[in-house]
Amino acid sequence: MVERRSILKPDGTIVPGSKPRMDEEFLLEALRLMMLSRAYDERVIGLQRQGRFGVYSPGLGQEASIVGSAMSLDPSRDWIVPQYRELMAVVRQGYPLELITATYMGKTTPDTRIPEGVNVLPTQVALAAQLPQATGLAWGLKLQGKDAVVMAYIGEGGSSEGDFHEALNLAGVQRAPIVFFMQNNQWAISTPRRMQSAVPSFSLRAAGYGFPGVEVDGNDVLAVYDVAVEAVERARAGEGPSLVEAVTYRMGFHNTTDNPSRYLDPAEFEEAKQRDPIQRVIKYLTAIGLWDDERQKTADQEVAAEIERVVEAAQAQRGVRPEMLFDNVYERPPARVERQRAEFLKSVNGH
Ligand SMILES: Cc1ncc(C[n+]2csc(CCOP(=O)(O)OP(=O)(O)O)c2C)c(N)n1
Ligand SMILES: [Mg+2]
Repeated sequence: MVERRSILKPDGTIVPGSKPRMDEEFLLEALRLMMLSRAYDERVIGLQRQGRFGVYSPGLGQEASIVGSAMSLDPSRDWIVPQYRELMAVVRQGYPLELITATYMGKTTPDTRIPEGVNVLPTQVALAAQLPQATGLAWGLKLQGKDAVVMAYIGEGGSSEGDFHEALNLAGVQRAPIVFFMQNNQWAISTPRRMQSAVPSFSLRAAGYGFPGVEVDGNDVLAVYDVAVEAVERARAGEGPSLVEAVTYRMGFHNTTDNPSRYLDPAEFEEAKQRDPIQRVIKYLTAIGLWDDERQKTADQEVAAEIERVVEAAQAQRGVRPEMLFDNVYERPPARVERQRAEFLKSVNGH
């Protein structure tokens, strides 16, 4: 049996004898991001249903895992390599939410690309393809003598890909400064966790690569943060990679194209809701006198206002211009390409 690390229990009490590293100010910041995540999911699912937003994978239910892991990093030097469900992690890293929103609205223009100095790689939908690149990034940072760490995200489903093995193996050999952060949300679209692997805990796989693996309650932001900080500190000290398995639950559909009522047991879903990561932080903060109805109301209003600001800013972004097809291909385009561009513009402008 592998120990599943936990600090904050579902009823909002602390596991006796445990001392979280996260102070109260940081926990309030974590809660704000978790609430922003939940409210953003709801808002953009509505936009998607109106045809104003692209295919979207919510972080619903996984907020503690996403936010707690990202908060262990120093955005000025560390990197995040995401899969596709870690939106608030990249926001915490400094990627403006309005730019991400604009991209989901189809505005993939130079104005909406990841800004210079934001240490984030783009979303990766081809499962596990981000991991060999993440290992390369971490190894490269090490060769450059930087004390930076890479946090690379993967789902339990993605870990069945060959790239997972190649990336972890090479990272172990090179003692690359990387944390492989696996969100085990029990589902890979409609494939349940039990069909994914016979291993009792995905964290055990780390042994095969010669570095530590740890399992944590992914709905417990205090424990996720602790485990992530330990792994980041280890990487920064030159001791190499770690694998973290955050055991959580996808509290909704896979993405906006999915219909989980075709495969999900409603009883299991109801049971998972009892482990809601946001409610447990609120219960804890209420018990220690740092949260009440008044603060909840203010926080809800602030989050709603922030989301409206973000959506408006994204809508105001310039859209894609057809002639951008020709941009960024040649530094000095040959005459033939210039001619094609002019002809193309003439045809789309109708003169
Ligand atoms: C190489 C590859 N195979 C299949 C898919 C289709 N696909 C997209 S998401 C997904 C499930 C991934 O599950 P998991 O890694 O657990 O991440 P989660 O969606 O649960 O966060 C699959 C099979 C893909 N994107 N890439
Ligand atoms: Mg999954």
